Amino acid sequence: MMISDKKKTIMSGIQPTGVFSLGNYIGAIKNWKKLQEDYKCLYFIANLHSLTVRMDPEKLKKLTLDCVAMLLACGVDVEKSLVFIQSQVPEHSQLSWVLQCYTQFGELSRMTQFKDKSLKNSDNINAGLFGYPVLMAADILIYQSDFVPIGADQKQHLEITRDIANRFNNLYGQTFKLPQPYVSELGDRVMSLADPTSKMSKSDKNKNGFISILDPPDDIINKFKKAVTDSEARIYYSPDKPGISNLLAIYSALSDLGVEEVERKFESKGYGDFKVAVGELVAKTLAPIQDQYYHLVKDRGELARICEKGAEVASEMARKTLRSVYEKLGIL
Ligand code: AQP
Repeated sequence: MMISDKKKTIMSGIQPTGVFSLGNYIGAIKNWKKLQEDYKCLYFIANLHSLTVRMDPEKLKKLTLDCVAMLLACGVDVEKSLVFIQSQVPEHSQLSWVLQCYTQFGELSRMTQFKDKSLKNSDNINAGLFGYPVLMAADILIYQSDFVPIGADQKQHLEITRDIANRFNNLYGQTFKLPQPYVSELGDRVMSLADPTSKMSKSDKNKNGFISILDPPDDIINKFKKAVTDSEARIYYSPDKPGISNLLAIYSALSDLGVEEVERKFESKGYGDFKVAVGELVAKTLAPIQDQYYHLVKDRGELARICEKGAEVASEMARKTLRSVYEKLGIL
């Protein structure tokens, strides 16, 4: 594995809460593939984060390795990046406890994701959901990460990570590098096809709201045909037209054409034709990923070995930070 120490470090994770959505792909993983060319990248499956919602243990176990296969199928290369499972690097949880003691109740109460997810899971607002940003801060700070690729939805979490790191550094001397947001050129936020005012989520109960990266081509095209849009016919991007704007953004992200170029390309077409064109482009983009995935997912032994090897290297890096933290705090 060629991981250069001279390169800046980037780290990012994804929860094994379901098959990745088109939102995860456009907003995160598509960029992970590019980033590994220029950065030292650590990519992990955030299985501990996913405990904040109830999941069937057998399903979680299976999905965790399935997600590793999905990452590799999307172009993450284990020769260039470290791929591992969060629970196999126990230092994340160990640092998280320490950082909890340096995080205020008030600042966690202001996290919008906590408020949103509390509404979605009103029967199970557990302390893990509340402390979620602290585990995320530990994920980032333990590797002295330089950059964290984040979408708009994660901005607040990176800010709290920097606040916690600053607070600790001010009290005990330089311990954590302050991570910077890595804002993708596309600035993507893919919205639900059923409700374009809320983001596309892989655990959405409405199957028509999201495209999974493993959806068969016909399902993809049908879901786009049903996508909620307004009743106007002209195809243009506008904040007042979230449905059609979302479709334009998806087409743009996958075709590498600017939104205005896409508008021009479809200027003489109606919504119906455009929806089919977006569906076809998505299906065409996902086809080779699906082929790769079904090939890779068969060898679960190999997927497990990749993660164990990744965890060993990650743990070595993480241990250095944890040791320095414990030393500063007098933890034997
Ligand atoms: N709709 C989206 N558009 C752009 N980027 C997105 N991401 C998620 N949804 C969109 C980005 O994907 C990465 C991994 O996300 P995650 O699995 O850690 O958690 P999430 O943001 O909560 O994603 P989901 O799909 O909505 O999961 P569930 O349904 O389990 O809550 C992140 O970089 C995120 O920004």
